[in-house]
Amino acid sequence: VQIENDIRQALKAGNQFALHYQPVKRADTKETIGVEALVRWFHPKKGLISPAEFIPVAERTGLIIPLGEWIVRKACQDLYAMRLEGLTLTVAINISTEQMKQPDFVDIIRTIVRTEGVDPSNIQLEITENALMENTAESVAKIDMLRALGFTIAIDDFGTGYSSLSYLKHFKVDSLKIDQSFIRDLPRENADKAIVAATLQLGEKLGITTVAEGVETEASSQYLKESGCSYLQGYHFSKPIPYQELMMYLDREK
Ligand code: G
Ligand code: G
Ligand code: MN
Ligand code: NA
Repeated sequence: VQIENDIRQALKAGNQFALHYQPVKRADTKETIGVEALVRWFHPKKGLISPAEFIPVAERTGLIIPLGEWIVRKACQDLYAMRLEGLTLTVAINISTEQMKQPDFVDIIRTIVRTEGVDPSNIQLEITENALMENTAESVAKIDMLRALGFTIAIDDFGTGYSSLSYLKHFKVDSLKIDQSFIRDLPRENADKAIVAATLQLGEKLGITTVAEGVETEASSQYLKESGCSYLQGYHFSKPIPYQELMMYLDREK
């Protein structure tokens, strides 16, 4: 209850949340093609609190709705600033199941994007398998509308949800983000190698891109590149970093 009240307070205060950005790289050239936005909370008394701790509370209490809107708006504002810097990056935003469930979710997202003056084609919405399994017919309609507006859709934490592959038959998505639990121990673990190879082939046959998350070593980076993974993300390249640090990171890359 304390944390719930503190989230409420933080949403009012407006300056306790921040978005950090983790670069997403082309596997072949290592060019940064996009970033994933990850929320951070600087609590006035407790300091930095992990989203792993407060996102579940926000989801349980409904506060993920205003917090989620803040995240989308902030990511759009940063995307706008990137465009002014001459950068063409895709910004990936995590969308929680509770947000997807809102009947007017598409309208909310569309309004924010219009107000902030950014192009949906530069925004990727990351959705978990679990979010798609709830209210399938409604979710299919929402995903189709979002894609018609120009957003791209990624399945986040691919392979870890309570789902069957059959949803890939009903949902047209643009990208699979392979969960870091399958990536961490590459190229050593045989089970991980088999799961990753099958996922990369699935992506290729479906004509959608694949992103490996949690790339922590050169060996796993090299292995994924040779296996045909499209994009890589992980501490091997960069942790999630504040906007200004991202600008410096991209400068160094030039
Ligand atoms: O960034 P970090 O690894 O600490 O995030 C921990 C968890 O919090 C991850 O599961 C991540 O998906 C989730 N998370 C981080 N930022 C966001 C966000 O902006 N929105 C939602 N819904 N989840 C987030
Ligand atoms: O659930 P989602 O995939 O959105 O969560 C991403 C989380 O993974 C973020 O909290 C981010 O900080 C974390 N992360 C990103 N790259 C790495 C990595 O290479 N290793 C580990 N252990 N965590 C990572
Ligand atoms: Mn994610
Ligand atoms: Na993930």
